[in-house]
Amino acid sequence: MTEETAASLPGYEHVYSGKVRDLYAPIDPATGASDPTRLLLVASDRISAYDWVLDSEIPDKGAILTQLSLWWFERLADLVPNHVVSTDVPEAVAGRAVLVRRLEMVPVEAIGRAYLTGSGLAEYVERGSVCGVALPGGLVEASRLPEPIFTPTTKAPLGSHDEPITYAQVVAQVGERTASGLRKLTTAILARGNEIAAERGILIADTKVEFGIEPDGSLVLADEVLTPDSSRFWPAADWVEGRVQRSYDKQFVRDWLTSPESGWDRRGDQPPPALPQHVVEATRDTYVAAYESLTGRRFA
Ligand code: Q0Z
Repeated sequence: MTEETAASLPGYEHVYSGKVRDLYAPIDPATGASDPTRLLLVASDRISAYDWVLDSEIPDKGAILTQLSLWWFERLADLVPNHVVSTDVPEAVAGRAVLVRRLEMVPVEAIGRAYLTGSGLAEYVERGSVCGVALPGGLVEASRLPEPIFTPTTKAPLGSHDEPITYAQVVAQVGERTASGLRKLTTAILARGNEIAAERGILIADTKVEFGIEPDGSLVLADEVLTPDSSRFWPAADWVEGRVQRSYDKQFVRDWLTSPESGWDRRGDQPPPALPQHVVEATRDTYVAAYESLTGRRFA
């Protein structure tokens, strides 16, 4: 999969590709060796839905999400240091790549939830708790939680699904100090995110953050942060407790793929068809709208 998606980038060695992003290591021109202290994190215009990477790309999606992450990093800098080194990147990936410090990554998906939906709601309905966090009774789809909670999962390899784990399991895996840091920072990032987003008419239901760890044990915010790919954004004006909310970003894609018009069976094993141009454009518009609403900046 990596070979068919990640383009070659002169001066960089391809390291790894996820569904929609690619990692490269800079090559030292003097020695020809790749720099073990840095990574180039490249966001593509690829989009995934229903666990498939679609054949259609969303123009500017990679740049929009990269610029949004950089904007959030600045607004979170007093809470947590981040991995960003420079936005001076090759012309081919300008605007959608960041040079970052290569960190040892914490092997846990740090998920914060401020509203109850998806797998979190399913677990609450079954057990009254999510990842071992007890919640008040009577919560329903899209309920706002009393405060953001930490609902970590395992980091499963590409192709398998992450499993919810308890805080005690995180402690067993990474130790008390790292676990408490993950919980404190993840919930603080989501709380700060919602304070800022609320002023701009957006709710952030939940988010997944990734942390690196320094040799001295301190945590560094890595990867992307508070983007529509790592979080659920809901338009605040449309929020109704008890109803499944429409997502800001992929709703047009999901609606079209599951409509008779697409001719695609979500339960089957065939890849989804390419998106019609009107769905691509409407989806791009939602990414631009999320970026512009949150940042107050125009996306040029
Ligand atoms: C991020 C990912 C992919 C993009 C590893 N600063 C860092 N140091 C070490 N590793 C990472 C980072 Cl951000 C790291 N990922 C997720 C995968 C494209 C991001 F293919 N994995």
